[in-house]
Amino acid sequence: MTERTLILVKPDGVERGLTGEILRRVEAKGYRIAELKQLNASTEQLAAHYAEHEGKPFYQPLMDFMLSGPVVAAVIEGDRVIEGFRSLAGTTDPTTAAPGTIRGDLGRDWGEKVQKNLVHGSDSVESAEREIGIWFA
Ligand code: IDP
Ligand code: MG
Repeated sequence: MTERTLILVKPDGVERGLTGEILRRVEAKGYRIAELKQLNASTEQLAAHYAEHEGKPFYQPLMDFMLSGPVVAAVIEGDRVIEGFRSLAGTTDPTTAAPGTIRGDLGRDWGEKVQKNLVHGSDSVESAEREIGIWFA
């Protein structure tokens, strides 16, 4: 089924010049980039985006990290792209994410205060539509 999902290249990915490598993997997989922009996220956008994590111990460090530099936001389209991009991204902790994935190949730094795992991808049809509305209003 053709779907849309919201992906973010987080500030660590932009800072390290990995935007192209990440988008290359998305395109090489066969997904289509429907929308693309670089921006500095606002606190309001991030609060909406990460509402499900409010109150968790990593919430404020995550917000600070996401505000630390520009992000690249994209809407990508394709067959089962929501599941497919999360598979390309790998699991949340980059140290243990599988080799071959974006986080597994390119990420490393992770701690209580630092959550540098390069990318975000929506996890369901509902969150994809909600998140696309936040970043591409
Ligand atoms: P996901 O990005 O793999 O979907 P989520 O559980 O939705 O992971 O968490 C959102 C983001 O919050 C993660 O990508 C990561 O940056 C950060 N995060 C999640 N869990 C932790 C944690 O236990 N410690 C530190 N940061 C975390
Ligand atoms: Mg998530």
